[in-house]
Amino acid sequence: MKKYFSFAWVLAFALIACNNETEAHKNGEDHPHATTATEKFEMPSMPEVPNDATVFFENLKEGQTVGSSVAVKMGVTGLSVDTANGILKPSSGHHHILIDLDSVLTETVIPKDSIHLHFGNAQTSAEIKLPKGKHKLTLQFADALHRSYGAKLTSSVFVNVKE
Ligand SMILES: [Cu+2]
Repeated sequence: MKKYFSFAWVLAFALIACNNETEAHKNGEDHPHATTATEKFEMPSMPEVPNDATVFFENLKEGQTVGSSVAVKMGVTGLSVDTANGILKPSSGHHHILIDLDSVLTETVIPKDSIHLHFGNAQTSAEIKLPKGKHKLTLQFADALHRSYGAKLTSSVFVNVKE
């Protein structure tokens, strides 16, 4: 009889435990929604680019002397130049030119200001104004969300501005 009693207790306990677990799940019903909300703000992964893709200045050579208004032609191989419309596509992006800055890490969103130039209308040429002196121009390819593809799609030259 006592054995039965203990068994009943164990059973009752198990039921309570199960029930509590169910309650916990019920209480946690909002959880999946909360996770979804968080996921909405997560950045999608960077588009794939070919390993041999390159970006380069078509018309500037290392150490070249230039005027204060520099015509720049931006070249690519293995990539298509697209507008920065927020739609991510493989092997696609737009040019940035960084002035007197180092290259940036992959996936870094590049700010937009006087030393971070964006060519989000798919431009492949530009006129850049530079003060007199030596300046580093870094061509830097980015996805439709202005995120850097990193050092592999970066090319820098130093130019001497004479005027
Ligand atoms: Cu950009």
